[in-house]
Amino acid sequence: MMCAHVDNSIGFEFPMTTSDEVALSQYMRQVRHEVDELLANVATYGEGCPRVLEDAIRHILLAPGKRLRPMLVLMASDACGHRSNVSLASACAVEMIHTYSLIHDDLPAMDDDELRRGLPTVHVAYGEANAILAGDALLAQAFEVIARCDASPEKVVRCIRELTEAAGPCQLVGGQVDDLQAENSVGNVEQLQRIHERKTGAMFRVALRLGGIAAGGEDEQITRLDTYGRHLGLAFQIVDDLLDEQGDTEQLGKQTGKDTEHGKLTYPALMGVEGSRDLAADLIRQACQQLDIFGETAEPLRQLAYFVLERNN
Ligand code: GRG
Repeated sequence: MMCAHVDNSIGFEFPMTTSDEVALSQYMRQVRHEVDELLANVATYGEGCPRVLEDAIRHILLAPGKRLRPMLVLMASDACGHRSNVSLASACAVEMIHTYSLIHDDLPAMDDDELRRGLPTVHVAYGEANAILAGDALLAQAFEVIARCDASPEKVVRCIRELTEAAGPCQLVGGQVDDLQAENSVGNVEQLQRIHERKTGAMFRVALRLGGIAAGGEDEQITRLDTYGRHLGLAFQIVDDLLDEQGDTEQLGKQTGKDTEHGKLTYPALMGVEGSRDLAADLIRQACQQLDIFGETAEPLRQLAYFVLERNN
């Protein structure tokens, strides 16, 4: 089998066979297609929704994001051997919550960004009030998408509870508050990890957990998926910090150098570029170890882990 060494802009090298790459990219395209179709559908509103709100939502929701979190939901269901209607609904719901968090994070009161997914941010294109409201609408609608699933009430309630927890004050929102408060402060790696486990990691973990729950996975499988998500989320964040420092604005579809501009605590600032790369690679190895119990069905999750490490956008 041919082996291609992927060498990206931040310098990771991992062996990935060309046939692995083809299979992963086909699988990712297929998942993206399914998720995009459902997102376009759920973001088509009837009477009552002002045109400007619908436009603002569709502007960012249907823009070319990587769709990593919905992929994780579907790959987790596949790893457990069964994709259900709750899997697809959960995939859309996590992407809607992630998108709301991006809209709000880009606001002048937070990161004040002008470019996202290669497009003007929502507040730049539609005004600040509409951006706040588009985020609010996506957050609410995410839960509606799951609540409308034709599945057992127990499963639906469990998914909604897990998602509210992950998006709530002790996870996503709490992590964001601490991240903003840590700007221009002297911190350490433990503090940084605690911020990112909530700000970035919680949504990765819940995506995997929902995929497992939707598939009717066993507790041990869901725990393994959760731990895989914890390691993957941190590695993703480290790569994000490296890309902010060394990546390319056009390729990323968002401005680079923002972390330094905002005096953010980052992994490269605390551990150096080499130390950060080593830690990210180590986390990916640990993530993949969690998948041992699944065998072949978890192959896409293994490959996605290396994709996260090697990504350049
Ligand atoms: C506003 C409650 C609230 C939370 C904001 C998402 C977030 C939390 C902040 C975004 C800023 C940032 C750089 C976070 C770290 C990593 C991250 C979540 C990057 C964006 O995710 P990608 O790269 O984006 O998966 P796409 O556009 O591909 O979906």
